[in-house]
Amino acid sequence: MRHTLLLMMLAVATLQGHSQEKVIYDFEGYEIGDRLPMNDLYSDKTESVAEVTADPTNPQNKVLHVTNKSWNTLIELAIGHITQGNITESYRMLAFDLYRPASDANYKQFVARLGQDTIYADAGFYDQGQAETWVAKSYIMERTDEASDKIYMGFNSVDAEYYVDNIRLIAADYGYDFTDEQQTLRYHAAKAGKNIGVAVPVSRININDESLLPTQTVFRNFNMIVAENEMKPDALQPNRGEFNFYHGDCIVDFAARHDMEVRGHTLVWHKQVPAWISSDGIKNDHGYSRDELLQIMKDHITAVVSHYKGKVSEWDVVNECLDDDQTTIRTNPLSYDLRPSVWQNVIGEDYIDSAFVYAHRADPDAQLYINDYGVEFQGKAKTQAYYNLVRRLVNDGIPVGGVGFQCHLTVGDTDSAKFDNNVKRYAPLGVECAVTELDVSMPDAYAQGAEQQQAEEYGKIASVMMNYDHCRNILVWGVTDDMSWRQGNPLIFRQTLEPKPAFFTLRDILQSAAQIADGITTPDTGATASASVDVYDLGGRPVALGLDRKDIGRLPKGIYIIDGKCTVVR
Ligand code: 9MR
Repeated sequence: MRHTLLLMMLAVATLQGHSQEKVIYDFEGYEIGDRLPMNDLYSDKTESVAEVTADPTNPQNKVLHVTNKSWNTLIELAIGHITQGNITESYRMLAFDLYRPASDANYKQFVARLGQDTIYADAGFYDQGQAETWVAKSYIMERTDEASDKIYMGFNSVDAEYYVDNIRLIAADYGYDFTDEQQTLRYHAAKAGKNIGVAVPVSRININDESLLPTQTVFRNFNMIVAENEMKPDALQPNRGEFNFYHGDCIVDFAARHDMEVRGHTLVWHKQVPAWISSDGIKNDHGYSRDELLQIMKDHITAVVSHYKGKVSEWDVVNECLDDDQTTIRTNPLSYDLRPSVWQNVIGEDYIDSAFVYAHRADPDAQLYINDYGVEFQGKAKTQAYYNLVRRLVNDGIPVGGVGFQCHLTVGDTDSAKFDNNVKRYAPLGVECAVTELDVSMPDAYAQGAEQQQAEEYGKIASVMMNYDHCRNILVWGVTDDMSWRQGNPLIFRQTLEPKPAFFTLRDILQSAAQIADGITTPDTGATASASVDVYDLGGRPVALGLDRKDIGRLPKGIYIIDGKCTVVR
């Protein structure tokens, strides 16, 4: 069953032109009881055993059963039949299925070597996932110059027991070369006067090591960065008066080295609140008075914003303060309902006003944002409530400088006109608008055409941002699909760091916007271009077939696909 599934997935992968996989060991050609050598790095003798046995979940299937008895002892895999030159150049990932019996401890370090060179090593001892079930594992291999006919892999432990099957090498087709800056996102974003940003989990991407592929993917493509979790209140002030700026500082230093702007996320929120303030972000477990809690909020904002003054260009001051359920607006169209939180419950609505004032005092140059989700498309009660709240704050002279639309979307959600109409009406309030956390989940990620639809969805959001001067920033919420907090492969890079169609659509849109900023307002027709063109919208639907090329500029304002390229008509 597992095999059929794997084959089906491989077929899909091949169809969509994704990574190519090479199965190097599936153990079906072995006899039960056959052994593979175990290699102890520091000793010729080891009691560790790797033996072909029946799959604990399916007796028809053969797998390798490993019992580790010494540290630094790995399974030796002969790959002579595929090594021509350096495999880490041709293949970027090592993947396999892992089954751990219940008795095996969770925390292990996975290590792989090509000959003598380490091609992968977990930075520590990690939870290796569920026991008593097969779990798919995959690791990006570090490039090495070693050409060897042996791979060594396994869990570094004096006492491990596990089963492996379907050991595979996965090639990657990047489709772009990020060492050529013109092929990156940020090159075009900068020319268009925009920022293209990314949320980085520093627990998973080592931004201090600039030689790593994930780190390079970040700084070469993005000119803005936000910490996915590391600058939230629980991370920055785990105990009252005790600040931990280490990870935030790493982000800020990394950004400075690579000429990136930093968004600070976030100062006041009902989640990721340190336990000394509230156990769940709602309860006032410590019985703070209004004055005490205001002081706590002020101290946090003042300390954090001052620490990053001049280094963080904008802050999400208040995050997700609106209730999901907006009822008052039904009877009072200018109103909004706020979410219950320890801040709202103890201080009252003016916690929002005060938060902005404290942040503004700490860094008058920082752009101060309010940020929320489910507020993107006109016609929804929460969208209107957001606008009402921002208008109220602006009218009251509160230093709100920006409105963040998180854009956690699912394919099919985006209505360009409804987003455009919503974004547009904030300009007269004198605030910026930004897409702060874009990701687009695919309900059926392996369906044919799903990634193309996802790309179009990214394109629709990005193109609205290109149309307005009060919109500078678009940030995606994470780097690779496997690192996303959401299901449905919502991001623009695969686990292998290969860019997905959404990457190329974003790049096309940024490039078109850059050309417009450069004064090139008509598409490059080329000498051999035909006199008439077929014009499609970003959803691939025909807009005008056989249109005279000279009439392109007369199309309604928007982004079209013409000659297979994104073309912006202003
Ligand atoms: O991506 C973040 C995830 O790693 C955290 O576990 C989660 C916990 O609250 O927060 C995620 O980021 C959120 C962001 O800070 C605000 N908007 C929604 C994001 C997803 O919940």
